[in-house]
Formats: sequence, C-alpha cells, structure tokens
Amino acid sequence: MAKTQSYNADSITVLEGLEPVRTRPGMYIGGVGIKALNHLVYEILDNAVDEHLAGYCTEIWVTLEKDGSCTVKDNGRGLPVDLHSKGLSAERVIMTTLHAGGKFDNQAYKTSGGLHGVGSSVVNALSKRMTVDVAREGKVYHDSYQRGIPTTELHNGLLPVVGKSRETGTTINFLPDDEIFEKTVFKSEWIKSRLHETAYLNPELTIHFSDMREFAAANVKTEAFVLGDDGQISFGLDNTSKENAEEAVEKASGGEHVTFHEPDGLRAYITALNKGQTTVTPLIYFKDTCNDTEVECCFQYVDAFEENIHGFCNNIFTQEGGTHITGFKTKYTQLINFYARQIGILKEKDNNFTGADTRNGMTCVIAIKYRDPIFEGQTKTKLASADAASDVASVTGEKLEHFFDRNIETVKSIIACAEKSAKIRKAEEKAKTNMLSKNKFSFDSNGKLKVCTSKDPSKCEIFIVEGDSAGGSAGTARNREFQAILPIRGKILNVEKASIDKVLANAEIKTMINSFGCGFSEGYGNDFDITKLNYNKIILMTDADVDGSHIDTLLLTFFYRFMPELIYNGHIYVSMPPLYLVTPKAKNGKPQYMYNDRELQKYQKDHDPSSYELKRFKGLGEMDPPDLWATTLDPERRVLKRVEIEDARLASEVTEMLMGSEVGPRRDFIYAHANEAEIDS
Ligand code: 28F
Repeated sequence: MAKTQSYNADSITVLEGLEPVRTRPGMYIGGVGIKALNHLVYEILDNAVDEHLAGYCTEIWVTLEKDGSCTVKDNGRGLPVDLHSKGLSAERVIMTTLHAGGKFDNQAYKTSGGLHGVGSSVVNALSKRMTVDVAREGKVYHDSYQRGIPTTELHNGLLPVVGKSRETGTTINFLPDDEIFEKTVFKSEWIKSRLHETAYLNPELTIHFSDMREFAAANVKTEAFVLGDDGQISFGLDNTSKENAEEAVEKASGGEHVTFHEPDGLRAYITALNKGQTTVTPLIYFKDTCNDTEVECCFQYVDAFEENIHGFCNNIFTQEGGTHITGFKTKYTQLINFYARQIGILKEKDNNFTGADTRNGMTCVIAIKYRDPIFEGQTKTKLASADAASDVASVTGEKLEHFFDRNIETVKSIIACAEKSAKIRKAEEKAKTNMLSKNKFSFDSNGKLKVCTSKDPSKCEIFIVEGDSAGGSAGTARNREFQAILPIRGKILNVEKASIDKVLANAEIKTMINSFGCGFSEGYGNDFDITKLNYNKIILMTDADVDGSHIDTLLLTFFYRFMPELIYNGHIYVSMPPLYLVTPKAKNGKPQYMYNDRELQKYQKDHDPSSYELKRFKGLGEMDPPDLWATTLDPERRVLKRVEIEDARLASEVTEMLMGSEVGPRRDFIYAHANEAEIDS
C-alpha cells in the first residue's frame, strides 16, 4: 500500500469532446434501456475496482439514493487533481474527455477494454448532474457537472477545496439523464448480483450496497402493519414472519443495506453456483502467473448432464468466451485423456473422450488478469488476445498435473462423468447413423413421398399433408413439375418430450428428414447442411381444424428443435386452404371461396341465405382437385403464411411449455391465451 504510483497528469490521453456520446449513446453503452442504465453504475464501479486492483482501495460503497441518483465511493488514492497540460485539473480532463485514461498505468490491470473502457466521462455526459469529490493530501476537492458541462468554477485550473480529510478516496454521485434514458430507475437486483460477482473475484475487497429509494420502502408501507399484543410490528396481510417485518421496517426508514465480502473468492463462487446439486468431486483450485498473465481457476463436478464454464478477464465477465476459455479447455481435455489412459480406463484402441465428455458435470470459473486485453464479438465480451490461450494452458497443465498426481480418486470420479457422457453420445450417434443409412435404401419402400420431376431446389415445393386422402387429392391437383406431396399418417411424435433415439425411430420423422435431404442438428452433432435442402418451400397443408393445428404445432416443434435454420431462412410456410365455398343460385353467379369466418359473415350480411348454397370444407380430402389447385396450390392464387421466429427464445419457451412434459405451464398458457385463439365455431 505504501508504494506511490508515479504518474504525470499529461499522460492522460485526451481524444475528443463528449458531444457524440449524447447524440449516439448506444455506441458507448450499448443502448438506452435498463441494461444501459445499470451500465453507468458498472462504469464507475470498474474505476473503483481498478483502484483496488492497483493495490490502493479496500472498500467500495454503492448507494442508490432517495432522489434516484447513484453514489459510488472508494477509499483509494483519490483521482489526481493537479494541473494537466491543458491548464486544467486532471480530474476535470478525465471527466470531460472521452477515453481519458492513463495508458501509462499499464502497471495495473485496467478493467477498461472495449465497451467497458468508455470511462466515467461517458457517465458524466449521460447524467443530468454529476458531482466528484476527491479526498487526497488532507483536502477534499469538489467538481460538478450538468450533462457533462462543468458547473464548478476552477481557480487557475484547480478545483476548489471544500473540506479537510485524513482519508483518501473518490466519491462520484450521478443522476442519469431522463432525456437520454427511457427508464431512469436502477434495477437493484442486477446491481447487487454484479457487486456479489465482483466480490467473489476480488476476495480482499469489501463492497457495501445501500438502497435508500423511497419505493424500496414504500412496498413495505403498502402492507398493513399490525401492532401485535407483544408490541411487535408484524404484517396483517400475509403473516410475514417477524424478522421480515423488522427488515421491512428498516427498509421503510433506513433503506436496504447489504455487504458483499467473499474472502474465499472463487471457491465460494463455485460453491454458490453448485448450491443444491450433488457434488461428485471436491473443489479444485489453482492460481499462478505466466508471462505476466495472472490465471486463477476453480471447478467442481456435480451429478448433472451439463457444463457451466464462466470466464472473466480483468473482472469483466466474458459472456461470449474467448481465448482464455479455449486455452483451458484444450489443455484440460488432453490431461483427462492422458490420465484415463494412464489409469487404464481408456484402452489403446479406444478413441479419446471429446472435450464435452471431459467437462460433463463441470462447474468452472476461470478468471485472468491480462494487460491491454483485446475484446471482440457482439457485446465486446469475447477475449481475442491470442497468447492468453497459451498462458492459461501452461498454468492449467502444470497445476493440474501436480494436483491429479496426488488425488487419483478425484481423477477417477471425473473420468466416470466422462464415460457417462461418452456412452450417451455414442448411443445417439448410433441411432442417427443407422437411421440415415438404413433409410437411404429402405426409404423408397414406404414410397409415401410423391416426388416432383424438377431437381432444382430453388423451384421445388413440398406439401406436408395430413392423411392419405388429402395426399391423394393433392397428388392429383398439384403441378408435378415442381410440387411434391408428403402425406403423413396421424400425429407425428411429440419431439419436445421424446429422447433422440425415439425421435429418429419414428417413421414420419425419418421420412421428413430424408425427403428434405439437409440432415438435422441435435445437441451433440450438427450434420445440418442447408445447402443440401431439396425444396425451397416446405408447406404445412393440414386441415383447418383443431387436429390440423395440433399437427402444425408438432411439425413446428420438430423443425424448431432439429432444423431451426429452415425457419430462420424462411423456408417453412403454412398453407391457407379455404373453409367455405359459396355458390350463388342465380344463373350467372360465380362461386366464391371464403378463407375465414369473417369473410363468410361479411358475405352473409350482404346476401339473403336463400340466394346461395354454402359448403363447409371439413378437410382437404373433400376438395375436388381443380378447387384444391385453384385455392391452395396455384402459386398465382394461393395464400401462404411464412413461419418466422421473431424471438427464438420465446418460441422455444412456448414450444417447451406447450409440448413439454409438464402439464401445469401448458394448461396455464392455454387458459391465458384461449380467448386469443380462433376456436372453431
Ligand atoms: C467512485 C469511482 O473512479 N476511483 C479512482 C483513481 C486513482 C487514480 C487514477 C482513479 C492517472 C492518469 C488515468 C491516483 N493517484 N472511483 C474512482 N481512483 N484514477 S479513478 O488515476 C487516473 C489515471 O490517468 C490515481 C495516482 N495514480 C492513479
């Protein structure tokens, strides 16, 4: 702590003014939504954490104030305030110019990098008001801004002294600008979880969080207080227990206070991530430095068929992974295979475990400190610095060999998880290959597909119809040159519930996979190749009744799970066959097709019922071929709905809920949306 970091204010690189920040905030903080709002807090917090990483700050206070502003305070050295070459206090330069940050101080690991490194000047520009108080050299210096414009007068470029202090540190209070942000109410849950994560990554740091905002207390006020006969306050409404009542009262008066301090660091992090799961190994931890890159890692296996690996670089969560993760994975896979052969679990002739096999059940955090990291990817959270991979690999190899040599039982437990994964993977592969190979030949035996003559996929269409009768009339009505018909019998398998080998054993599914020709993708392997797709349009042409729509849902579930690209690339359509045929009795009356009830009701409003004949099509099989062609197959006249997934995640959740094995959510969803669905009259 005594080490005084040498710097000179001139080393602050001054790039440009703050105007562009207010005109295009999204460029600097990724948007103007609630995530971007919280990002303001993280920007300021990162600077305080940098001061901790430099070795000078041990505590940070984050407070959400009553007035909606946020205060971050640290007990570091205090921002420099002496004159910068521009004749201004260094603090003023740092707060009013973009990317002002000491390139000089690459002795420390700046958390800034990519999106993260925009620094406090961006927060200043996007805040209705901001104050900076610096305690250093026994004095407290003050500066203030409005929307990035200074409102404190400097004397000969220096900040006014507003007080004395034996401590040192920096305190910044800012109120996000409601002219910029859609919402200016911080989401405290996200902030608390980020503070907790920061505490896990920095075991010597203590972070205090306070939420003083009115409504935080107001929720409490809306509950009915009941003064118990023991004089204690409790909740009249939901009989909240006494301690909650006390906490609630504290929130009402003095706000919420939480302190994050995790002296067990990553070990505590992994323990928290594995809470409630059956662990299969002890915590495995190592930390070392290689080529100036600090590598810290902790992992533990649980009895579950999943893998959770979180990477950090200079305290930044690398959501999109990167070289530190690949370096770890490569080395780890080699190691586990080496030990599996040493122990004799893998024989000479056996293939190696895949990387995924060796990480089956692993929960892992890899946190590195790296100078001037390069980030790339959508949200600048993918580490691209090449030599981070080799640095991590060498620390991992050296430390784990040492550990595994002395803990062979743990290695055996890990290998047992790998064997389980390998077994399931092989079973799936077998199911898939024998499905594809057997079907290549026997496929034509069930000869259900009525192929078209053209072999140009860009022209061809395949209609998936329900049952052989519809298949028959569609087969007759279609244009053989470019329209193929695939009749499927009854309901196809509900793939959301079935395991992969059952899915691949289902005749209808096999026929579809083979007809399309592009293979399919599933968890372990991606053999999907859209360039091999035989048809430009895959058209679901089921009957317009409840059965038909159920089949549509099952088909879409199948496409979403095994061939999502078909949906994303717009190859999937739903045909819109007519529901009614109205034939006027008058001699020259022209028959008219109606595609929904609204059209029919409109017609019925304008025509006397005795003036026409009404036919309701119960199924496509009932339509004679010329009608079917005219209304549903002819590209010139038909109506098709293209299936698009706006939000894949929403679609999968809805699919999961509707087709998944749990009944509860499906029933709730259907009840909730029943009035939206056009229930057949
Ligand atoms: C509430 C947020 O921002 N704390 C900070 C420091 C300390 C120094 C510093 C910051 C020097 C040239 C970049 C002090 N003394 N909390 C914070 N504490 N920045 S931000 O220096 C800025 C660099 O430009 C500091 C000696 N060296 C560094």
